[in-house]
Amino acid sequence: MINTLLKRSGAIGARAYTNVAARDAGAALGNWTSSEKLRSWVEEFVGHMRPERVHLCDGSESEKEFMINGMVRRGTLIPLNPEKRPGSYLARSDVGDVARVEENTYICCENEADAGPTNNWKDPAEMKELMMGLYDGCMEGRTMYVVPYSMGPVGSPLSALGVEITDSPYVVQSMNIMTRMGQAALDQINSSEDGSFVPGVHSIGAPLTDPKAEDSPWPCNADTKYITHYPESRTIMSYGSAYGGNALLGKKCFALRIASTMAKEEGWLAEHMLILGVTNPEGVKKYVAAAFPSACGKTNFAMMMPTLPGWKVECVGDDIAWMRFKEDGKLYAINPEAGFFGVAPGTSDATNPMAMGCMKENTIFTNVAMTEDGDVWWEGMTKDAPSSVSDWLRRDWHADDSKSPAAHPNSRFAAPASQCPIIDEKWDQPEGVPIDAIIFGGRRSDTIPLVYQSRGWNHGTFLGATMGSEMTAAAAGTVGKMRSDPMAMKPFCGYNMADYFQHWIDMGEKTSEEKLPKIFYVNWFRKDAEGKFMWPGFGENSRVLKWVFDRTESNVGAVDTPIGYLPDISKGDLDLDGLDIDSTVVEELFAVDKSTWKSEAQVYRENFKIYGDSLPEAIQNELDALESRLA
Ligand code: OXD
Ligand code: MN
Repeated sequence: MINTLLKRSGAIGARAYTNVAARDAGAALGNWTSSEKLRSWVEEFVGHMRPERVHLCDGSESEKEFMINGMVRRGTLIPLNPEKRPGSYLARSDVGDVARVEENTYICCENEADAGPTNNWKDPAEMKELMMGLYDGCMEGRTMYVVPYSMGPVGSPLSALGVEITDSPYVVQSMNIMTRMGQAALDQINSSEDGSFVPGVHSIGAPLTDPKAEDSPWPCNADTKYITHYPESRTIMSYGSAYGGNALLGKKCFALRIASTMAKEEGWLAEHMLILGVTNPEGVKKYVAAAFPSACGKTNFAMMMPTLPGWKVECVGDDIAWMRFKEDGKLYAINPEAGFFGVAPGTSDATNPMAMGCMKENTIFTNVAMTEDGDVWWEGMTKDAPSSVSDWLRRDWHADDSKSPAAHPNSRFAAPASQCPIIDEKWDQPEGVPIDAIIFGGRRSDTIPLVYQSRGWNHGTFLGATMGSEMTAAAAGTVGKMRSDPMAMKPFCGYNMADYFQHWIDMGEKTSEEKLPKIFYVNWFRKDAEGKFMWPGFGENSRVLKWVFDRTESNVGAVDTPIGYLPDISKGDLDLDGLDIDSTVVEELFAVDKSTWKSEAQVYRENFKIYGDSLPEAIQNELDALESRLA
């Protein structure tokens, strides 16, 4: 077979990817890395997974071209019309592989109690044995890609390194967008004293045992999927899925589940938060981090176009924040990612023109519809649907007799962060940005006001701990069902959630009260009796952001209520200038009804029961205090 004899490379001096027959992998690895840990780890899995070829990634343009061409040939990627979407492609997944699979996601630590009541737990040795059984020969007939990457700016003290082994070229090129992938990250691993990196093993679980059989455009394992994490050895093993957070191991698996355990041990925070910079008309700039459950408009908020004159928002990140206190006592954040993996449906020039700007080129779309002229479309992208498109299931779809959406509700775009028209000038800086405010929020059609401020750090931690949201399509499950999602971390905290609350309480003791970020809670999703949203949202959320901004310096008033500080509407604390909204609606948006809140507190009490005695005293005290203020 001529193919196995061929050594392909990008051929630009020493900086070149290597693609060799598996039997030559040992020698190629010796040239590629000086890290003994990396070499022996890859060799072990080459032997066990038995790929036909091994490709050591360098993240170069020539590698990208080589891999994209291969995926186009196999039908995994469809090139979009270069006049409309240059450098962009459409992937359509298998029907059984469309979202994160939380029920198959495990935290495997020695003691079950350390995983806590919100995670699936398995003994690490048992789970590794199961995974190694699944990995046995799982890459036959395929290429194993070895992908070095940095989460965060390469070399930043706030960043961390990872290497993913995968047999999905779609995953590699998505990692190329979503992380700093390639030679620079490998150089860091090679030059670090202990060669330290987080190893992540991934396989789609679809060996090509019959070389004559046709490959599927989206190979995956229809029956078996496992996403497993081993916090004690800081490793990840994933099998069966090629979709998003199941397979791009830098994102949820590393930057949240493993990083949250690293952060607990090392005294920092790894959070499911966007980061934005906001500048007022006087030119004063502050940075805000905000946690919302999946598909609750985080990308929209991170790239908001303020309707308030003179206000400006710039984007640092839309999904994850790593934060540490520095010597000046302030909390600094980086976005560990390098791209946006946003939900497409609902994104439009009206709702998020900046996201639309990000994805003008060099974007990989997954599970959206394709128009007749070779561009993409999804529900909500334009006022009127095109008369016919090819839907995410590759079928003809006609707007006038459509029974199902043309784009999957969890269809996505993966676009480089640097393409965001309002990317913050500091987004890529190793020192990170100072955070003045933290916002929590959920999708709640009732009870929770548009915005309120916590009474301090511990009360703010309590607000995060009590977060709940109506479920969306980002994870497999029942859309619309209410679930408790503390700090939007329920699917992503790599250890016992009660210990995570305690970690937050402890973090609040690392600096003085005035240097701690102020904590707020927002709810854009309150509905009226007819089920219509009461607040216009999107750019109008700048009114809320303005109040938050001014509260961080006590430049605006608030009224003290049993649940926290709210803008005093009668005194004009919330800038509603020029907004066409009924005063009764505004009153309703800020109503704090004691009996409703007593029931709400009761729900918190119920939700906390799963933590038993491990619920931190400080959190229990906050609940008791809320109830006594409501009495
Ligand atoms: C995401 C998620 O993809 O939270 O960001 O599901
Ligand atoms: Mn997310």
